[in-house]
Amino acid sequence: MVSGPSDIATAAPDPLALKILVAGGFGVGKTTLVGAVSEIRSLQTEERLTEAGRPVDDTTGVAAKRTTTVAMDFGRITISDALVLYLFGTPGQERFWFLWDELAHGAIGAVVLADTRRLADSFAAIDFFESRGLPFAVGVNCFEGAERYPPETVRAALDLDEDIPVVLCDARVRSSAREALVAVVEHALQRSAAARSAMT
Ligand SMILES: Nc1nc2c(ncn2[C@@H]2O[C@H](COP(=O)(O)OP(=O)(O)O)[C@@H](O)[C@H]2O)c(=O)[nH]1
Ligand SMILES: [Mg+2]
Repeated sequence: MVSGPSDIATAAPDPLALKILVAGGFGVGKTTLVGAVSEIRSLQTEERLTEAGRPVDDTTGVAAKRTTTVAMDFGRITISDALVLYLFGTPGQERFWFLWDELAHGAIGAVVLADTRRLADSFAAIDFFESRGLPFAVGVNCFEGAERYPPETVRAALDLDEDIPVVLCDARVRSSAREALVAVVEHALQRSAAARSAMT
């Protein structure tokens, strides 16, 4: 039998699916980024910030934020025929940190979003991934009104190693958010290639 185009389509291998975490402080743009790139409706669970949550949900410097993600943001983005990323947003507040190890399970890397007005809010996420040896890239979410700094200045302020990618991005813009995710994948692949060559 002659194989037609449909046979070729069926014969195409399944794309590689990789899991990436999207982390960073409260209000830094995690839900926005996952929503901007995802091809499927995000499973995000937003809850209105209430009087009860006010002492723990620090909204200083976070413009017009009235909801918070309670469970997680989930999304999918096809990078190429061969690669699909599944995105898991980490809940930002400290009271949800018990979930992070669960979420990190099986992830190849993470993007840590940062806001230059509140860089310290990203320290916890950076510490988490450094301590677990999970590759990550930093995505500086460039809010308008926030001063722009070159990536090297942000790297120095966050005390990041030379090899950690620092990407300026706009979490609301699909192509921009995609670039930050691709930086994570490339960094993770380089890290594993380096680890492999160190073993031989
Ligand atoms: N101006 C601007 N606003 C943003 C950007 N990213 C997120 N936001 C807004 O900042 C607020 C917090 O974003 P959100 O994605 O909920 O933060 P999360 O807590 O990290 O999930 C929301 O009102 C977003 O619409 C950005 O790049 N520029
Ligand atoms: Mg959120």
